Amino acid sequence: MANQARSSAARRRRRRPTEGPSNPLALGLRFPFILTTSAGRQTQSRATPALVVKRLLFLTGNLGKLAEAQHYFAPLGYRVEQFLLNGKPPEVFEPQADSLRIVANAKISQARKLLAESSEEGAILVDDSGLFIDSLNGFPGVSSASVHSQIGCLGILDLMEGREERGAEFRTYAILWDGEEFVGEGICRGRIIAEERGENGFGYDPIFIPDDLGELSSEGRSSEGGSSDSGTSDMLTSGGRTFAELETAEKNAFSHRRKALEAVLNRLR
Ligand code: ITT
Repeated sequence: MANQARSSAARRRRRRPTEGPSNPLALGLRFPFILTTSAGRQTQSRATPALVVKRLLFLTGNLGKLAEAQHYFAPLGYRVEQFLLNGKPPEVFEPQADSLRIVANAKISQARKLLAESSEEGAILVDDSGLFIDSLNGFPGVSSASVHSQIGCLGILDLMEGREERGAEFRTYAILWDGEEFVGEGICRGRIIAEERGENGFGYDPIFIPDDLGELSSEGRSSEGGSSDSGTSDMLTSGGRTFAELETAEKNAFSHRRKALEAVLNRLR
């Protein structure tokens, strides 16, 4: 008995160094996973955790979001795929609402229903995001998608013309479902510049510069972002570059979406 207790304590101790949100083994085996064999065949199994790749279906029509989630999750043992039905993203109804949470909840309800009706297997992910500009009382906020399609970044720059107060933040509300729901929120503070800059990213990325992170916090470190270092080892800065001038890895080091996804994974543990 004592030996048994000692050996299970030893097992617990051995596991501890690899626990944490960046370790897929610590995330539990809540949904079926896929083993890719050396022959490239895929089989469902519960053996050899080192080979585990979990499938995560992201219900989004936004390929920029998809790329960021893929980049974040890949080293953690997840394969993120766009949730498609008959090769197309399904129609999703987004209610008029005054919070990202309500919209994200509406998305996950639809995703769950669609998954149940389909032959797909895996966990599902949704996110609802927006840009909230201080001097515009949080506009465009929850209306970010429709505002972007109507007036674009240039329309926002027009609204900001002559304003000295340039502070703004991106927010993401993410929900992952794998039999139960796990929620995460992320915010990235920054400022709106006076012109569009950069070709990467999507949406409002060309007009937004993230604030420096004063210390290289665990969030900066865990993202493996490759973001610019200001010269001191504990500063994380975009060097005055907009999100659209950063590579995905660099944006993820700062971004609201990566923080929200990280919070989701912390709850999954
Ligand atoms: P879904 O299919 O996932 O709903 P969407 O693009 O409609 O995709 P949101 O409603 O969450 O997603 O996004 C609102 C708007 O904010 C939309 O125009 C996005 O392009 C923009 N946006 C969201 N995240 C962003 C980010 O990280 N950087 C720049 N713009 C972003």
